[in-house]
Amino acid sequence: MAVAQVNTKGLKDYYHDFFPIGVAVNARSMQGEEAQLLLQEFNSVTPENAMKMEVIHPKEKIYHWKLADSIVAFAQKYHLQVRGHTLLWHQQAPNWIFVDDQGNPVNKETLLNRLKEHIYTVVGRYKGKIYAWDVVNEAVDDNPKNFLRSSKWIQIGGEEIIAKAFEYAHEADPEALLFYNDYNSERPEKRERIYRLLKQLKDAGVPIHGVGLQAHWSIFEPSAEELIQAIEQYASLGLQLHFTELDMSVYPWEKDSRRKRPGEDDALTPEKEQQQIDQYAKVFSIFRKYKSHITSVTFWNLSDRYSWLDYYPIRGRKNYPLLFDQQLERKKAYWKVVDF
Ligand code: HAH
Repeated sequence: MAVAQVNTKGLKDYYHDFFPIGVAVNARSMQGEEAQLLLQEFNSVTPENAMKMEVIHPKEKIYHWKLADSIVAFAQKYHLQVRGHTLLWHQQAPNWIFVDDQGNPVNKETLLNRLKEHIYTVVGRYKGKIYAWDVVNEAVDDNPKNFLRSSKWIQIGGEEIIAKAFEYAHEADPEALLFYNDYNSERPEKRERIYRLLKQLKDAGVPIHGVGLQAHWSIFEPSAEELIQAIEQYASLGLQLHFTELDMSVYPWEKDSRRKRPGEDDALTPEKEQQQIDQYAKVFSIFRKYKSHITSVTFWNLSDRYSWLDYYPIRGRKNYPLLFDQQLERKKAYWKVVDF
């Protein structure tokens, strides 16, 4: 189905001399008025869920290609870049990969072989069509006392499974740019541990080309100093920086998920709206300043009509984290982001 294209300037045009501007996509974003907005404003896409292991490889011999293929075909048709997301992650991983026919944990060799088969198959299928992959997602633990998260991947495969994932991806598509991707990567304490992991990988000669900073931010963080320090520290390793999942929650960060409390107010107040405008203006001015290190900025969802933050961490609480409102209109924050 062809989508009517409009010829006014979009984010991608304002940022033409800086970096591509991407958006997370699902089936809805490739149809009707959402597709029109997407093509007007963005020149890069990341599948929100379609390439996660649980979705694309739910059983040992079964791959579900339909949605992933349709996203890649859509991108090719309209000349959008595609970032692949994601190959090794503790969430949305199918249980079969960790157990044998009897339900007992597999050994390390089996797990590595299964991971290799998965990566060869998925990366191989889109070779030349996906220019960058989030190879490993969120391996650093939230608890500052630990280094890496004690996921089933690490418990069975050992810490070296991280390097292996990069090696397999590089073998499957030697041209693809390979990223380590994580959240809260500007918080100084977590930043140090992410840096340590990246340095370890670089020093060991692992094929890693960039770091993905998810940028699930809010009107409360990061500060300008935190953002600048993070950019400079990661860039000092000679890695490219992608901001991979940008949104600007109007609520403070909460780690544990819960239901919305009765009476909990989730209206967008003028104060929150103004704080969001200021926060968006601030981070984009820093992005522009560091354009020599930043090679992509992607938003995690298209508009406030639908955001994963409507469900997480507080189920049923409306959030307003993006640059387009629920009617798909440009918000005031949009005009600040393109005003330079
Ligand atoms: C990201 N995690 C994931 O990378 C992305 O694949 C998903 O669609 C949304 C957000 C962020 C995150 C999380 O999922 C759970 C706790 C903290 C942070």
